[in-house]
Amino acid sequence: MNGLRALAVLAAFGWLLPLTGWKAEDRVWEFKTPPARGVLDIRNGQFVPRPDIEPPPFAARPSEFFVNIDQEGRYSVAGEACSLDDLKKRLSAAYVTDVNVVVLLRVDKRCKWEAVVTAMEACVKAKIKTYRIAAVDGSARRESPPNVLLILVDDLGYGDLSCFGAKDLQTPNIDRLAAAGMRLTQFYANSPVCSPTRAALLTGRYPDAVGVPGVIRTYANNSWGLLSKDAVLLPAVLKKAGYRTAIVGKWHLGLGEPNLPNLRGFDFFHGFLGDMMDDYRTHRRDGKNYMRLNAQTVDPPGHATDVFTQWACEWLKGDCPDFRPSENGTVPLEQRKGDSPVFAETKTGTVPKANTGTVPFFLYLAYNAPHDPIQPPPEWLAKYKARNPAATEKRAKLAALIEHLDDGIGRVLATLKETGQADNTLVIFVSDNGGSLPVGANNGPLNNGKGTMLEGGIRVPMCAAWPGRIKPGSTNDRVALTMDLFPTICEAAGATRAENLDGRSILPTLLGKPQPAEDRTLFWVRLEGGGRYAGGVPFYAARRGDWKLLQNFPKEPLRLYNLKDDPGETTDLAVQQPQVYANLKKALDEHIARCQRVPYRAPGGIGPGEISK
Ligand SMILES: [Ca+2]
Repeated sequence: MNGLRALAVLAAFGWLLPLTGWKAEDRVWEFKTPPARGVLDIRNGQFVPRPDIEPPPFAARPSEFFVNIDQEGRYSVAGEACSLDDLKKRLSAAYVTDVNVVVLLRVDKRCKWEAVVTAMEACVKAKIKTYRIAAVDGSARRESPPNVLLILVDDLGYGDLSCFGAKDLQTPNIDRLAAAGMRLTQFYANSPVCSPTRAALLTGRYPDAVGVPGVIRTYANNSWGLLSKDAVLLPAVLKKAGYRTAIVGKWHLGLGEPNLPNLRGFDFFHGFLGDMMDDYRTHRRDGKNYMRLNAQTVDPPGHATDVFTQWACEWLKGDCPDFRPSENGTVPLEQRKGDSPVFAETKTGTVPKANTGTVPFFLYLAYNAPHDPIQPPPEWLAKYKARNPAATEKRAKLAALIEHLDDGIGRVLATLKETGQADNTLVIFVSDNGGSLPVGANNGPLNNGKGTMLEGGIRVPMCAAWPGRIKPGSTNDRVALTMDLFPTICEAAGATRAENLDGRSILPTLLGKPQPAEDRTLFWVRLEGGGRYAGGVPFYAARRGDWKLLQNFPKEPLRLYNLKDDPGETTDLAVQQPQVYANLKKALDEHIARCQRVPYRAPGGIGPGEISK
């Protein structure tokens, strides 16, 4: 009984808090009503004990119902405007379908509090037991916020897609995606290697500003990043705006608590914690199994590309085992198969569409292909060789691995369509760094490849599609970086993002609106171990306008190129252009000074989940 009473008191406070005024803070409130054995009087916020009322049974995982409240206090469900009466009917219908339904009110911060109170009352009257309020920046539009599918591939070169000029391989699915939206031809990864780019993607900040200037690895003496505990990740921001968040595939931002996907904002994780796989079929790295379903170690059969494709499709269909972390971050062990809420409608066919408010999702799908080892499935290699008998073995293997990846992405996009979600989904495709020349990658006209600060190391293929919003078949040469995707996605989602981001939204550009070039200097960092890299001394690049300053090894003299006149980066103008050099160098020094105090190693030198050696 004590527990129930505590619940009741909490619930009462839950009511009193908002009744004191609409502060529209950046948070999500959760209310449970009616609470255990009692009711709440909405007029005065008083809790009235009712011992005769049975507390509701604990639901395995309830369905969710999504309501937008715009600036004017108008309601909409599933993108359709609805009156208050209509809202009441829909809420009642949602309750009839699932007595444990959770209602999410996504509220424009500028709207009057009365509109929220009215919706809360409607929830209470419809017997809704749990509802949440997410306050969002002025874009709680009448249309539903978009789903976001962010596809990150690993080490794909600038010239290794047909739609970016590849002549000796076929990527029809990614080509179709690009044709349905916009290609960005001057899109940069934040680093020429994996972890830093991923850190920038998920924090919207420079990698060295969040403790990840280099690659995170199993053995602590060769691990060069520690994701800052104060960095707020994109999924956590989107959750506050009412999104369901999932990552399928490669995480690569930490191997143990607290730097695990479920503890940094993802509701769901089905993928790989490590930096790379030593084998696409065993999925092991350094002899260890980093495959996880949330906190649980799993050992799936099959080629990693197929595994991640299957897991992404399962999640999109709501047909995957699901876990939710508890408050202390651990994950309950019971498996709740097939009860994913968003897709209750498509799974059971029992929920009338008109009564369903769809909760938007953010799915981050990070393939490890075409990173080495270059191990295409044999049938894909055979198929490629039959078409290209003159290709070298090295090139044939990489091309087949890329074509197989493209096929997987095609299956994910087909699933998005089959489940009726494609029309309201922003899909972004991008690579985490340039192609690796030793394994036969093609970076098109760009100089060099992965690991270097030359264009081939950091400029990557990128495209984005959003039906009805991004013009099909468009191309743009705006300069942007991985970290810009954070605010871009937040803006598309109407989510409130932190003020301290380094990234800048490119949404206007994607939507075909005028957007002046950013007045900013861009920086790249890489920190690496071993003798060639001075055992852990970072090296850098910077770009402003057409000018780019770079070094490819620590302590190497900085070179200066004009990318407009010399896109191949062949003529070093450091001596001829002392003023340009000095200005860029000064900006770079300031960046280094800003970031160098951020630790990239844990106290004691061993990062989360790492092994001392
Ligand atoms: Ca990579």
